[in-house]
Amino acid sequence: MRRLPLLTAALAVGAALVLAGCGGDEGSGAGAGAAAAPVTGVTQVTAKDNRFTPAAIQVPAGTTVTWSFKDGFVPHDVVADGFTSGEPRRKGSFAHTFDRPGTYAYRCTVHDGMTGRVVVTAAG
Ligand SMILES: [Cu+2]
Repeated sequence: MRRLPLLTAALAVGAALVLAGCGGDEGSGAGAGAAAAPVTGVTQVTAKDNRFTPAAIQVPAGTTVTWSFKDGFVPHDVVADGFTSGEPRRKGSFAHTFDRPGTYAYRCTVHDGMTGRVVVTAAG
């Protein structure tokens, strides 16, 4: 039994983890997805590349938000408490009007982790 190669591999993995940890510090804040601060002034969300863009938007009550499905052969849907776009689809769009203030989390039921959020503020 030779134990040295195993030990060397363990050290290499440890070094890689340390390096990855250092690199991660620089990019914090970007790529946070639905957890990021909501984007204002936008009422259009695109379902593409297995994600919603922007993942989080903020609109005043009474705003109609439109989701466009533009991911080629990959179908998506928009499902939240209170509304749904229906069957997953590959093209076209879905619109929903948000009448009441609140935070509306939604997701695509086809893809784990494909989530978004609409923050509705009181109408100005
Ligand atoms: Cu999807």
